[in-house]
Amino acid sequence: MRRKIAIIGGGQIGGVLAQLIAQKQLGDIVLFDIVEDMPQGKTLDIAEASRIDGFDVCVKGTNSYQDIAGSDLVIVTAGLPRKPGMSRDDLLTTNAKIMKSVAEGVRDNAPDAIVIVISNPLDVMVTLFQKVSGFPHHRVVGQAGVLDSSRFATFIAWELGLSVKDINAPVLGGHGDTMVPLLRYANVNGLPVMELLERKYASAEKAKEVMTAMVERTKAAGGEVVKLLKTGSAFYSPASAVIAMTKAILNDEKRVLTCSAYLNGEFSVSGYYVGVPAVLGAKGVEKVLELNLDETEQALFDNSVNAVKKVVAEMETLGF
Ligand code: A3D
Repeated sequence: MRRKIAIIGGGQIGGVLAQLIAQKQLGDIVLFDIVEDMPQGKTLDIAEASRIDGFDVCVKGTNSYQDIAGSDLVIVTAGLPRKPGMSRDDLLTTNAKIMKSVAEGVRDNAPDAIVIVISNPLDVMVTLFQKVSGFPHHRVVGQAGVLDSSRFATFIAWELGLSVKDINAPVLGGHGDTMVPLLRYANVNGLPVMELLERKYASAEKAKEVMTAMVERTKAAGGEVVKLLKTGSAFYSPASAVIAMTKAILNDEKRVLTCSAYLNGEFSVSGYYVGVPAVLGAKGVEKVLELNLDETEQALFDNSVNAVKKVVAEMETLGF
């Protein structure tokens, strides 16, 4: 039987996601948005490429939550994106209202679905979705780390002149300015990136300087795109990141991907969603994998968790 995938929010990310899911034939698609006719228009446009791209899935646009009934997976992209000068946290009030209504719609119409949230501020929106829906924590997960890690890997690949396919560069923590690119764990098929940089520059000091610049660029990478686009935020790469998670869940791949997962004592954190390496499979988040963090890394991670906690508390004072 074909899988059914609902996308809530048919904007920039939602539209690209629908096209990618169709092209990859990952399942039948329902694209939901509150804007009348827009999701219907986008899905009609995508469906009319089916003969050219050779895909057989159904692609339906809707303004009714009833159409998401029976979805195996729901992807939530609903919410405003940033504009230049804004932080992700500036989106809190508007997007919390949207997320509450989305969580109610999904809870009432697709109660058995696994849910991937991508709306910002990410870790806080995942928290709210889970709270309102009452879904078990392992069935609600956020996308951020797959993209942040891909951004870090991309900058390393450009710097070293090596294929990005061989680079692993984890980024943990909350999806905000305090995120933690783990330079000690960054490697090229097992070779530490720091060692390769030291060889390239024949100087430990210069290697550190270059790495620090890549770490800072990674942390600010979302804002770099916002500044260039001027009217919104990144959407191609976030959609690709969700596709990796979608495949891992629907195909029960047991991939280890960094995502915003609920922590129950792991990394010394309890009761919060934060970006960590997690095993994604048919049950959603099947396990959180802990890394040994040294003192500095743990302090940076704790700082990032505290930033998430602060915005969660702010959301609660707003009544959510
Ligand atoms: P955009 O193109 O504005 O699309 C958002 C869509 O949500 C619009 O079509 C709206 O009509 C729709 N919408 C608004 N309210 C509702 C509602 N109540 N129910 C259903 N749909 C609604 O934004 P985008 O696609 O560029 O970004 C979507 C979200 O993703 C934003 O919050 C971004 O900040 C966030 N984002 C996250 C990442 C991460 O890596 C975590 C990256 C980039 C963007």
